[in-house]
Amino acid sequence: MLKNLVMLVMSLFTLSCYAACEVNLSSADNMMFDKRKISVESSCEKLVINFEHKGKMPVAAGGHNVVIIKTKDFNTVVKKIDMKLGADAGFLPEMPEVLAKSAIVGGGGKASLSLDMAKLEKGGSYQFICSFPGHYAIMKGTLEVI
Ligand SMILES: [Cu+2]
Repeated sequence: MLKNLVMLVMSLFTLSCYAACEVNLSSADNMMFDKRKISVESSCEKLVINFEHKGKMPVAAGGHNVVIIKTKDFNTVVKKIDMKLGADAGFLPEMPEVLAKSAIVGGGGKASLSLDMAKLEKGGSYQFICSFPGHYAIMKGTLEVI
């Protein structure tokens, strides 16, 4: 009886940890993420975001990615977005303000990113954005570490 209870509590704990450390995120051609806010527990070893582009636009015309930055670095990062840097680079140069970056995918594509939680502080203010030129204006959300 007690053993069953312990097993139940342990499986619930595993389930809740899994939910908090790994998040599914998507967008279509409307340039909006389906979530405005992602919460991750500070006890996670890493944050995994599984992104899916549910639209039809090809990468070159309307690709999407997921980039994690500190909220205070938003302007610094988006100023560096440049079509000339190419989709493979996420239209961004290598810069320390970019904490994590997924590949850019076109309609029907999927991409994941993994971020070492040591890079995030509990209670810190973070954002996830798409760095396809122009998308960041509306394609962004808040990431909180709880
Ligand atoms: Cu986008």
